[in-house]
Amino acid sequence: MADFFETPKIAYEGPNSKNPLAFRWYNENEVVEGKTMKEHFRFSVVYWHTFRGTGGDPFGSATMVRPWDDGSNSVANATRRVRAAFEFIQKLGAPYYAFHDRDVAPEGDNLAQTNKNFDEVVKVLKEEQERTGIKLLWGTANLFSNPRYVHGASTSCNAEVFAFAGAQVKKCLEVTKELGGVNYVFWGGREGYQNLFNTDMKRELDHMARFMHMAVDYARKIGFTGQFLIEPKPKEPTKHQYDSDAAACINFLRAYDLLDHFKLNIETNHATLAGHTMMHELDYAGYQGALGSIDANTGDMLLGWDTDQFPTDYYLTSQVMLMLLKYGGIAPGGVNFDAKVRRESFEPVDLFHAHVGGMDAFARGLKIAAAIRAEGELAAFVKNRYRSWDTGIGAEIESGRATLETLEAEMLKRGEISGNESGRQEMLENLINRYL
Ligand code: XUL
Ligand code: CO
Repeated sequence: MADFFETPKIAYEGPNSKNPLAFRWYNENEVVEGKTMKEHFRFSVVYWHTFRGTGGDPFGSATMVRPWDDGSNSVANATRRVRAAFEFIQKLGAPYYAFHDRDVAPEGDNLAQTNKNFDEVVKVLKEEQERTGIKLLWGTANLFSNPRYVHGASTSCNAEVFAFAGAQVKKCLEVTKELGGVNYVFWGGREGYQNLFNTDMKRELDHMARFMHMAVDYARKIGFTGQFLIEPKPKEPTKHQYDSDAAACINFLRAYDLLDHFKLNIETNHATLAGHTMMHELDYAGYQGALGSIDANTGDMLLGWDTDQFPTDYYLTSQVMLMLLKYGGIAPGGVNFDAKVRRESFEPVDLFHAHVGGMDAFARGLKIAAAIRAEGELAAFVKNRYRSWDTGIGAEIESGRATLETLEAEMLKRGEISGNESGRQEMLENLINRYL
């Protein structure tokens, strides 16, 4: 195999290592709460940012140095890119990857040619999966980059566009199955609106649901058993994305009878764009039984758009891991680095620095979360905070026996509540800091 990267395989060297290209915390075989780190995270590398990101921005052109990529739209270039990608993922030691159909293979002049290109590259992907043991976490169709999707895909005002998108998803489902993908993602690229004056919202949402039902039906027909996921995001590229946050997605899924077939793929920077914390989105999806997978990244506190930076903040990763442990893990989902190196970090080795840092931040977060749980102070505080619900009037209400009449009779007897207690937010924030 040709070597596209000079960097050797990344090894675990422990917390005292000063080697920037070694793991200090991510030790894939280390067992925490009964599972290895490898099993906890199921780390995944994304094809789009890592192998298709150019570093271009609205003010300047590409900066990334990628010696294996000649910049052409040929299948030969796409094939070489696959070899480079698998060398990278293998040297990093991530067990999974994820792609959009159009990341891996170039579009042709028509759908038949595009599908043929895709098939050719899929053969190489399969070969590399078999050679390395790296697996596909999820596939997805890019239903937003091509100009035909200017008004959306399944929510387009143009029925022909819906039909084209359907054909694209059909093919992508077949490929995801062929490659043994364990999930299939819908991120609603342009499923939203810029202006309600020209938009029939009900019709668009009905169409989006119809589209997802078609995908579920076709998956069943071809025997694809992976988990379907929706990825919430509130805005960008549209002013309002229909899948705006976990609550909006779950409401959509429930309203259209899709909740049995879908879970959510929660992304940090999308959560914060929605005005939520990642912890909030994970807890909300988790308690509804809809926590499927995560796109791991972070935004910039001072910027209001999707910067997709690699996560390095232990406070964030500890919160994420507290939620993943609370809900019993993420499989068959994973921790997918939907993150890109900065435009200024244009050398191939920066891809290693970025992923090593992200994996270490998550491993450290897992250890912190596990220590918090082992000591049990936080859980005991929360349990005690709600103790009024365990007996007496609280238990009556929770069991459904209480009515407004029984509540009135009880409160007339008591006259007033006996008192409230402090929420102790600052004490608990200090407690968390003890573990960091
Ligand atoms: C866009 C985003 C996508 C999805 C896959 O913000 O996160 O890359 O993860 O379509
Ligand atoms: Co994402």
